[in-house]
Amino acid sequence: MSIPFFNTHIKLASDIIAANLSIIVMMIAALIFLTVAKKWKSLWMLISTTDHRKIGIFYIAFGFLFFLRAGLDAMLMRTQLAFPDFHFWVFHGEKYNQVMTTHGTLMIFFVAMPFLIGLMNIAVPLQIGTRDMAFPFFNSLSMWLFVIGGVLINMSFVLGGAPSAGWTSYVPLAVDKDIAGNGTAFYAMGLQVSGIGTIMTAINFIVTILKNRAPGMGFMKIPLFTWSALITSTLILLAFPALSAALIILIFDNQFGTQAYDGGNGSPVLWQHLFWAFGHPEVYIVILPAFGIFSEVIATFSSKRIFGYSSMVLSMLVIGFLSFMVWIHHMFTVGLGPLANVVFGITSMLIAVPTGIKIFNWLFTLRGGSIRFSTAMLFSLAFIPSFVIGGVTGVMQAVVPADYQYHDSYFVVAHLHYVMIAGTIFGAFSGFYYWWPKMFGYILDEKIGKWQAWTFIIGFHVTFFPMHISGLKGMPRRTFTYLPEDGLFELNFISTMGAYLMGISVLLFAWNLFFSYRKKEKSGVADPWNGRTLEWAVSSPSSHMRWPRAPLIRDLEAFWHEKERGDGTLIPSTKEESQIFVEKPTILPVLLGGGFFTLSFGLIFEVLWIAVIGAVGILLLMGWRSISFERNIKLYTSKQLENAIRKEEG
Ligand code: HEM
Ligand SMILES: [Cu+2]
Repeated sequence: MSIPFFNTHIKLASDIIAANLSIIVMMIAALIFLTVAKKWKSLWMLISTTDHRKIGIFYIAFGFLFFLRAGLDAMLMRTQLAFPDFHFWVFHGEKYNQVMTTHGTLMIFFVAMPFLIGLMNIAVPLQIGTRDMAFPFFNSLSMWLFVIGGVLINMSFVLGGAPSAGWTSYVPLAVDKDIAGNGTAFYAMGLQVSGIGTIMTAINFIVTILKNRAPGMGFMKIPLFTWSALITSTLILLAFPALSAALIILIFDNQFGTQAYDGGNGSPVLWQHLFWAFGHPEVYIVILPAFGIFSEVIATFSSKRIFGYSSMVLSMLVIGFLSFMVWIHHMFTVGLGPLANVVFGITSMLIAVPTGIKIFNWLFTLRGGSIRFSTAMLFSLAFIPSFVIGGVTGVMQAVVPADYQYHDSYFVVAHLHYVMIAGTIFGAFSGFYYWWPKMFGYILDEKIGKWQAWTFIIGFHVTFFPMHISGLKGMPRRTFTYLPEDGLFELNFISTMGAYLMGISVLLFAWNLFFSYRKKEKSGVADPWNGRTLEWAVSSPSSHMRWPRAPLIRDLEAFWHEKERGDGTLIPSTKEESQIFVEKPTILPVLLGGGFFTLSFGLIFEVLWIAVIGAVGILLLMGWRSISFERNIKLYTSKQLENAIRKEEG
C-alpha cells in the first residue's frame, strides 16, 4: 500500500510500519511519563533554558537518541552481512544503502558532534572560571538547530525515502531523483540547518574562551580540554562554511535543476573538493576535543601533571593547521595527477608527527603515576593502542600507490572506525563518566561502568579488526552482500558478533543511567576524582549562579595547586562590585527552530507556501529578538549574586 504525501508516495512496507509503530509507542510513553510524573512544567522550564550545563545535557541526550538510531542501523547492516548471499528482512539493495547512509551521517554529525559539543558546554565555562557562555541565547539556538537538523534526517526514513548516496553524498548519484527521491533534500537541509547552529557554537566558544577567562589565566594556563575546544571551534569556523556553500549548490542542483555538479555543464569533482575541504577538517573537529578529554582524564587518574603541556598545545595547533592541507587524500583515485597526489600524500603523513608527540606525552604522563583504574580511565587507556592502529592504517592510505588498493574497500571502513570509535566515542564515554557528577550531582555506577567499558572495547576490536583483512581480500565498501565463494564469510561473521557485543555494551550504558539515577551516589561529588582543574572547585551539579567575583588563577591546574596550598578555596580576583549579565530563560530559540523546520519541510517536499511561512516566521522571530533582547537580560551586582547564591544554597 502507498499513501500520497505532497510530491511523493509513502510505501507502507513492513519496515516503515515497524518504524512508525515504534515512534508512536515512544511518543505515547513520553506523554504518559510527563503527565504521570507531573513533569510538563519542568519540561517547559528546561526547553527555555539558556544555562550552558543544561544545554550541554540536551546535546548529549539528543546525541544519545541518535546514537541508538544509528547503532540500530549498524546492527541491521551487520546482520545483513553476517552470511554470504543473505537477504535479511528488507535490508538489502537500496534499503541497505539508505541504512548505511543514515548511519554514517548520523554518527558523524548527530552523535560525535553533539557528544563533544555537549561536553564542551558543560566543562569549558567551568574550566575557565566564568559563569556562562558569552552568548547564552545563541547557545540555546545552536542546540535547537542541531536537534531540528537531526530530526529532519531521521524523519526521512518514514517519509518516503532516506538519503542513500553515502555520508559523502557524491554527485551525480545523489541528485538522481529516480534513486534518491527526496533523500538528498533531507540530507542537505538537515546538515544545512544543524551546520548554521554549529557555526554559531564555534563563534560562541571562541569568544568565550578568548574574552571570558578568569583573571590570571594566561594562554599557557588554559586547561587542555579548553584548548582543544578553542582549536576545534576555530576549525569549525573555517571548515563549515565550505560545507554550507557546497550544500546550497547541492540544494539548487537537486531542487531547481541547476547543473553545477553535473558532468555535462558542471563538475562532480567540484562537490568532492568542497565536501572534503570541509570533510577532512571535520574529522579533526571530532577528534581534538576527545584528545582534550584524554589529557584531562589521564592526568587526573595518574595523579600527575600532564607531561609536556606546551608540546600538547603546540601539537594540537599544528594538527589543526595541517588538517586543511590534506583533503585530496580522499581523492587520490580521482585522477588529479601525480603532483597533487604526492603533495597531499606527504602532508597527510606529516600529521602523524604531532599526533605521535601526543601519544608519547600521554604515555609519559602514565609513567611513574599512581594510576587509578576508573571507568573513565579505562576508556582513555584503551584509546591509546587502538588509536595507534587507526593512525598506522591512515599513514598506509597516504601512500598513494598503495591507496589505489585500499580505496573503497573494507580496509577504509576499518580505518575510519578505528579513529572515530577508538578516538571520538571512547573519548565521549570517558568524558561522560568523568563529568557526570558535574552534570547531575551523582556519579555513574563504576561496576556496571567497567562491564560496559570492557564489552565496548572488546566488541569494538572484534568488529573492526577483521575488516582490515576482508578489505585486503577485496571486499568493497558499501556493499550489501558477497558470495559464498568469496571466502569472506568467517571474517564477516566475526565482525557481526563483535557488533552485537557493542550493542550489548550500549544497553549496559542505558541500564547504568537508570541504575545510577535510582541510586544517586552523592558522596563527595563536588570533587570525586581529586580533580586538578577549576570545574572541580564548584558544587555538583554545577549551579548557574557561581563566582560572583571571578577567581584569581595562579597556576595551570589551578584547583590542584590551591589544594596543595590550603583547602582548595580560590581567592577572588577583586573586591570591587561588578555588573553581571544573566540571560533569562527564553522560548524563542525553540520557535526559531520550528521556523527552520517549516522552511526545510517546504523545500524538501517542494511546497512553496510552507517554505514561505517558515522563512517569514524566521525573519519575524529574528526581528522580535532584535527589539526585545534587552528585556531578556537581568543585571546583577556581585553582592546581589552572592545573596542569590546564599538563598539557593540555604
Ligand atoms: C556501534 C558500532 C558500529 C558498527 C557496528 C558500525 C558498522 C558500520 C558498517 C557495517 C558500515 C557500512 C560499511 C559499508 O557498507 O560500506 C559503517 C559505515 C560507516 N560508519 Fe559505522 N559502525 C559503528 C559505529 C560508528 C561510529 C561511532 C561512527 C562515527 C562516529 C561511524 C561512522 C561511520 C561512517 C562515516 C561510515 C561510512 C558511511 C558511508 O560509507 O557513507 N560508525 N559502519
Ligand atoms: Cu582526511
